Amino acid sequence: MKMKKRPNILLTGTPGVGKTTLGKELAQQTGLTYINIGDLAQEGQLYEGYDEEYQCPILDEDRVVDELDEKMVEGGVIVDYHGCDLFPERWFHIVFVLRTDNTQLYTRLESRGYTGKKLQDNVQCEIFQTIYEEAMEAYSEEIVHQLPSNTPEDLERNLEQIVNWTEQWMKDHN
Ligand code: DAT
Repeated sequence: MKMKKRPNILLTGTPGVGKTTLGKELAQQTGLTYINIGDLAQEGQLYEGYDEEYQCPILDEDRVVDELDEKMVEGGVIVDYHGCDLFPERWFHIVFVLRTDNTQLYTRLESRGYTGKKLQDNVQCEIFQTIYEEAMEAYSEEIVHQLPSNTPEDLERNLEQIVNWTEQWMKDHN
C-alpha cells in the first residue's frame, strides 16, 4: 500500500514575524510535521563555530540538510527558519515569507529581549525585505508567497489559506 503524498511547506521571514506561531497551529490543523530548524540544530548541536558579533552559534548548514533529507523526501513537513537559501530547492512545494510592519516587529523583538545591534539589524532585515529577496532567488517565483503577519486576524487568514492549499494539493496529488 502506498502512503498518501503530502506537501512540504517552508515558513520563512525575519525573526519575530510569527513563523513559529503559524507553523505549530498549522501542524495541528493539517497533521503535517512541524520542524523548527533552530531547535533541531540545538538538539543535535549542528553548529560549526560561534559568531562573536551576534553572540550565537553558527549553523552547520550541510549537517542540517543531511539530517533532514530523508524526512523531506517522504513529504509532509512544515519547516520554520529565518533563512531559506540553505535548503535544496527540490524540498519545497510552496514557500511563505511572513511580513510584519517594522514598528510592530521592533516591539516584538524588544519583548523577546533583543537589544542594540541585534535588534536594529533584524528590523533592518525586514525593512530591506532581505528574506523575501532571498526566497525569490532560491525558489521558483511562482511558489513564493508573502503573507502579512501583523494581527491575530492575519494569523487566522493565513492559517485558513494554507490549510485550504494543503487540502487541495493532496487532492491533486493522490
Ligand atoms: P518567529 O517564529 O517568526 O520568530 P513567533 O511565532 O515566535 O515568530 O512570534 C513572535 C511574537 O509575535 C510572539 O509573541 C507571537 C507574536 N505574533 C505572531 N504572529 C502574530 C500575529 N499574526 N499577530 C500578532 N502577534 C503575532
